[in-house]
Amino acid sequence: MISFANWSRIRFFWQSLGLTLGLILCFAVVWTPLAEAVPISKQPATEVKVSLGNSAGELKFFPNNLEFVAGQKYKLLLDNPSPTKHYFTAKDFADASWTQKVQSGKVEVKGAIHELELKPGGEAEWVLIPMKSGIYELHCSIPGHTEAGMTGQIVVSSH
Ligand SMILES: [Cu+2]
Repeated sequence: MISFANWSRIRFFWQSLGLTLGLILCFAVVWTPLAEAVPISKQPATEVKVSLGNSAGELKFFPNNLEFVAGQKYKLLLDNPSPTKHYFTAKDFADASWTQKVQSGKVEVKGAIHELELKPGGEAEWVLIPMKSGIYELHCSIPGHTEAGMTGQIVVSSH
């Protein structure tokens, strides 16, 4: 015969089991989407190509009007096809962006960046997420280049 004490022990066992399974299910439901979320460093980036000058030696950015959407990831592909060195200077834009990395050759630089200098034939990839909408200025800080028209505009829209 099963005594009353045994019954309550059996009931307690099943109640505990039910509670445990319930908790496991809850955690599974909550954690699964988090576990499957792609880390920001692995998210795909939209490529945007900008040339600093051209082979004819014109002092311009090509293109000189860049458009981004805040919160989206971009890979800014910079190159310098011209015979002289140039700067990609966009301090306020850089301050308003989160930089994942700047890569050139076999070197990756992580952390905040404000300005890039590209020597003739130089190439660099700047992976970033513009965080704040606004209109930012871009220029080349080599003496005389801004004055000659080596400027640009970066527009970051909210969506
Ligand atoms: Cu320049």
